[in-house]
Amino acid sequence: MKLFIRPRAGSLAPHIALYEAEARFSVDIVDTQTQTTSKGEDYLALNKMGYVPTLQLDNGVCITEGPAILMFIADSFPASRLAPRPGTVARAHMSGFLNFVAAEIHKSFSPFFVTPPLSLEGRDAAQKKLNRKLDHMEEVFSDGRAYLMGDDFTVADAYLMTVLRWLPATDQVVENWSYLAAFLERIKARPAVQAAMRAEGIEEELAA
Ligand SMILES: N[C@@H](CCC(=O)N[C@@H](CS)C(=O)NCC(=O)O)C(=O)O
Repeated sequence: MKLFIRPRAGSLAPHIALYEAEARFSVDIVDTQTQTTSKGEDYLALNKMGYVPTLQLDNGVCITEGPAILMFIADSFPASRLAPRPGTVARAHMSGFLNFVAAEIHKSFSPFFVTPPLSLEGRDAAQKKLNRKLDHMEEVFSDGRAYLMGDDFTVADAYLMTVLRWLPATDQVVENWSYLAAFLERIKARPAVQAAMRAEGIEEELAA
């Protein structure tokens, strides 16, 4: 398998999942400005939207969309227990969290990365929109659970961790949400998370 990434982007989540699964994989860094892979291939031929991540299987087939890639990794390595079994209520809850992170939180960060940057009023409105979603996640963790699904780490946690790292771009700190701050620290202690962060050159955050 080959995972197409851009360091620090949403592709960190499947990168973590592949390390958690102890999968055999390689990584290719995409230039999303020129839409080319590190080998100069046309990335749009692999992912029509030009987004990272893309997971390319050994037979050349490409899987796109972060949540689909995360579920595929979880299902391909069941022994790693990265997701509840298909057909269970727990599985539906985990899919709900994955969808919430993708559709509600990830996309609420997008306005903070546009050029030209948001006006002060626009920033304020975007913060309010994002913070409502983060407040909801904070409430989920307020019962003292370690991970979104309770005691067990799942791919939804890898995704939530990935987007929480972007909070500085919104001029906010994760410590504004005490349970989410504790979650981020807990997840950064996982060897697979540390391996993926080192591979993406963001290990300085591990010491922060
Ligand atoms: N719906 C897509 C969204 C992925 C996405 O937004 N990726 C961003 C990085 S986090 C991206 O590649 N943007 C294009 C760019 O930066 O040029 C998915 O789930 O994979």
